[in-house]
Order: sequence, then C-alpha cells, then structure tokens
Amino acid sequence: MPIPNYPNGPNPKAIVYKAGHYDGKREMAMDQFKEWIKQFDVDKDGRISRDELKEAIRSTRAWFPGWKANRGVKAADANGDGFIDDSEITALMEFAEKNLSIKIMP
Ligand SMILES: [Ca+2]
Ligand SMILES: [Ca+2]
Repeated sequence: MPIPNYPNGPNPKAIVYKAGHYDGKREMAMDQFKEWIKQFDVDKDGRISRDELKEAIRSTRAWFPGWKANRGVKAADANGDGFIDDSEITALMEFAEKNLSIKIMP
C-alpha cells in the first residue's frame, strides 16, 4: 500500500493503517480519521455503509461493533440514505470521539 503524500512533506509519524488493523492509537487528525475510515470502504463507492463502519469499529476492539455501527450511521447519516458520505464524516467523527475513545485533533 503506498504511503500517502502529505502537503507538508513526508511525515514520519504518518500512520499507515491497514484495513482490519488498529495500532491502539487513540488520537488522530481529521485527515487521518478520513484516511482510516476510507480503508474500510471495501466496495470503493466513496461511502461508508453500516457493514463497513462495523468493520472499522471492530478494528478498534470496541465492544458491540454491530450495535455501535447502527448508532453511528443513525447519528451521522444526515440525508437518511443509510450511508456515510464525505459531507457526513464530520458527524461520524463526533460519534467516534464519544463512542470509540478516538480523539480527533483539530
Ligand atoms: Ca462503501
Ligand atoms: Ca448519507
């Protein structure tokens, strides 16, 4: 998997997440969160489905990933289509902060 290029040059602390793996890090920047969540977009449609969110939550070793995925989609899915798209990821971050012990750095 290629290491993403960052506009500020190579960042040795850049975290390359692999789908299904979670290094236990509990802090990430907004961009890192987006990179991370997009690794779970297995059908590459640019949106996160409930099942994809479930795998993301499972990778954090949080409890009740299916239940939390349901709640996460409900919390973030503003237009009610059942998927989290780019414009809804901010709301998903808030959900992750409250429910997945992930701290989003500004
Ligand atoms: Ca998807
Ligand atoms: Ca949506």
